[in-house]
Amino acid sequence: MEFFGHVIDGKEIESDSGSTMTSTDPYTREPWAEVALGDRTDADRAVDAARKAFDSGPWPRMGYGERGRILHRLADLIEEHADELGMADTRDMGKPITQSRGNDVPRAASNFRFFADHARLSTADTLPMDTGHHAYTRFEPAGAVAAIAPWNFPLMLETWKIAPALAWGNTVVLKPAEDTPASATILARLALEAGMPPGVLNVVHGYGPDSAGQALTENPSVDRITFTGESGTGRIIAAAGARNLTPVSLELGGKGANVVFADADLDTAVEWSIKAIFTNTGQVCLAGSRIYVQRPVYDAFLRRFTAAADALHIGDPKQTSTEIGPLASQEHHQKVRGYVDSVEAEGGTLVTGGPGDGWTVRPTVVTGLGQESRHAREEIFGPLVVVIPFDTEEEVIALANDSRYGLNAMLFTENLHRAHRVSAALRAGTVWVNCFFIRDLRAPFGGVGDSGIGREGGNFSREFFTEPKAVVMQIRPEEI
Ligand code: TXE
Repeated sequence: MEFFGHVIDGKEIESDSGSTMTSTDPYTREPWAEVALGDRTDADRAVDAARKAFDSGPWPRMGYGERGRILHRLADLIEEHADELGMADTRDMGKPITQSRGNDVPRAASNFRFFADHARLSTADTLPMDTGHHAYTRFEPAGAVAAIAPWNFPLMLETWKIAPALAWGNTVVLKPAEDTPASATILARLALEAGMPPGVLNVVHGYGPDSAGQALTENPSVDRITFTGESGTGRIIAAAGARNLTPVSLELGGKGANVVFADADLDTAVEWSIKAIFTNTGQVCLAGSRIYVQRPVYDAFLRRFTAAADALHIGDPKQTSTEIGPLASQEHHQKVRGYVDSVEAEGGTLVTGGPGDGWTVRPTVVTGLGQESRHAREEIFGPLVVVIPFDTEEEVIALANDSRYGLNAMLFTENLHRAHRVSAALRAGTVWVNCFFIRDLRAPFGGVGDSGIGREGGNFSREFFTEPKAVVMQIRPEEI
């Protein structure tokens, strides 16, 4: 079995205790990798390394151009190692290789390229004052950043956090999710190869509660915590951050409303609605997991959507023909199966789908469950979607907004005025009109309510990962 260690202070190492864990391939249901299992000691050691690299190392003192060159070299290396990185995520969590190798790896590379250039080209306010002074703003690195990542988009979400942190001159300790450790170690190896100084990007593996993850959130030497994961965990991390007054950025769960108006182009609506719920086997915080369809097109939409769901190819995620892989772990499979198995008992109809082989759930379309059902309210994080009819625009805005989450929403309409009106009325961090998943890395990303606190992306990442400083200078009125 391949071994993936922690990477601390420029060296790939075992845990202080010598403990290891295995990562299970959810398709074969066999362990495929052995991984260093860290605890508080390893996490603290990684923070010490990040602290030292920040306080006395070259990284925060380099110019943006020099740092940027290393980050661009890392992006090149990510592309050169695309097969290895893509396969690592696929084996760790069953993501179809066309999505890991085809989408997540290129996105990881572009995260580094984008934030390297963004930091270098960024401008800051200079404020001419009418008192004979002028003020200007400096964006200084915040310090040592703890990045705690989930398992659904391992490499892509990890780099979304660490690329801006590094580009702005911070040092990082990354804790990948315990189910998806491999790509983070590969990334840290590549960062060293790209010329990143020791201690700038550290990786510590391990669990969250009472272990490596929690230790990172409690360490007073950590200056920023960026977390993506479950809303309940987000609450715990926010409380830990509050105790040290450490700023926290939280990207949490979602229950994306997908609204299909009767005037929508149904081909477009079906195509994107399928992607919105079945990409990554539904394990997406942005998943469009409740579809509201205006009554005149409800039957037509449901028929076409169901046919498209049935046509998705389920199988071995290592094969390029596979569109739906297994769920990421046995525990997660049990959670999703719980929702699938209770559809009929709760009064719903399984239009298509249901359990599959091993840890697989087939693309599952459910009708007959209303707004109050668990299936329409809770984040299932699997390939199960609830389809609900509606009559008026006003009604559907209320239904879409009736959620503890507010990460994103989608709407399909050919009416320009309605598109703007409804986008403004939806309570969500992102609204997609006649599309889904399209991102500009300058745009804010994050959610309201239980979907999180703060935004990342472009200048929003800059605000979070830096300490903006105002410098006020007097300009003498006459020459001396
Ligand atoms: O998440 P956790 P889990 C949702 C999804 C999923 C559910 C549970 O519904 O079924 O959450 O997934 C670390 N201090 N999402 O259990 O626990 C943990 O080790 C510090 C939505 O995997 O939030 C891992 O690295 N760290 C989501 C990371 O937090 C802690 C993506 C995420 O784990 C910690 C993932 C603690 N006390 C799951 N407890 C999204 N928004 O995309 C855990 N961790």
